[in-house]
Amino acid sequence: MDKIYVTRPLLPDLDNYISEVKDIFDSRWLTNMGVKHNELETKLKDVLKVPNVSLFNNGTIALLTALKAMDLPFGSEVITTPFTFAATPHCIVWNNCKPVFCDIEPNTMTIDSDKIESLITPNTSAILGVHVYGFPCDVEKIDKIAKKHNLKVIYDAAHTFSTEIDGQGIGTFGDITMFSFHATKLFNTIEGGCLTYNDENLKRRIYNLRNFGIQSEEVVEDIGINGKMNEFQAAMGLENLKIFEKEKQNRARIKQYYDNNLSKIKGIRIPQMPKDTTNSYQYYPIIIEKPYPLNRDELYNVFKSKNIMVRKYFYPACNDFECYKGSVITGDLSVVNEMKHKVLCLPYYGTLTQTDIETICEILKGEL
Ligand code: T4K
Repeated sequence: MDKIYVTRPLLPDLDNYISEVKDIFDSRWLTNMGVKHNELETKLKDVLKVPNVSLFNNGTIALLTALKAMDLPFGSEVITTPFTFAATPHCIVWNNCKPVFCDIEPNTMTIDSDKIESLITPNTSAILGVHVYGFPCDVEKIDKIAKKHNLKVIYDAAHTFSTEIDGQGIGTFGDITMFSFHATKLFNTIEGGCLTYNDENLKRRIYNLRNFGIQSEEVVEDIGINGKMNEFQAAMGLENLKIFEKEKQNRARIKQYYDNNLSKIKGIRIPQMPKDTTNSYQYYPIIIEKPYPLNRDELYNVFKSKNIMVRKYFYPACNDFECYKGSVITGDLSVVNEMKHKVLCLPYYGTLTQTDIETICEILKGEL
């Protein structure tokens, strides 16, 4: 049996992509804010329902730049969660700030807003929430806390492309939000990402930070890096924008089948999206608990033995990494330390066949 992966990239029709590439060859304009880059930036404002978009060559550089643009004081503390991809806390440290690991809440697995305030010190400068798996952070509560303590709010929305809360684009909450367009994301530009923000004044700063600070041939006004998205990436984005809604529908169908078949199994919990939020269909995490006959790791091994590459996102949690262990301020992480042993992300992408979906459900029911 061929391997079944946790995800597969969304790919446009090859002829359509070649036609985009032909434009690039004809113009000989390969990067540095080209036509396709600018077109994608404009189109994404509508798709994400945000006033400002700045494209980047990947999500990590975008997040690094987001923190930089917030001008956080050297050595200040940024409260975040360790239940995320390594890039999230790494970007804090690369900005000469200190990550402070807060616990998560057990359904959405996002930062537990009730536990944030106890971690705030005079040295705290920001909260970095992660909308993990597609579940939104408690944006209202985080906003209130931030206002009360005069903190910046940054969101890592790598998993929530096109999510809306009460009809509002998720990228409009907080001071600045990062989206990832990596190959494994619902919408991809091969590698890529963007920042969204409400404050028009940030536009010039972010432009500079992603382009060496260069404003014109003779004017360098900031100490920027190279975060530019190239035309081949933007071309992929323009084509994938035409088909990502269809991909969402396909994933919605898979979700329906998984929900129907797995919700009755004792010991499998399916975390629920809040009612007012649309689903990005990025991941399909399930939580394995007693009385399920196997623990999460045993179940992972059963899948692996059948060439089904389910994933234990996010085990180990970032607080377990050698580079953070013992050297990072942490609150009570009891839910993180429980969930990291219980979550399994199932294969979830539009081209997954019905036979494969049924096989996955039969394995979970203990029938295979
Ligand atoms: N914040 C959060 C919360 C994130 O999750 C991420 C990235 C970031 C920040 C940083 O954004 P970027 O700088 O990446 O834009 C994958 C992705 O590489 C990573 O982007 C993603 N999060 C993370 C959750 O997942 P790995 O180490 O699991 O990738 P890998 O290579 O094992 O790929 C997963 C599966 O996808 C493979 O088993 C097969 C399939 N695949 C992958 C690639 C790259 C394909 O079929 N084709 C492909 O080209 O990190």
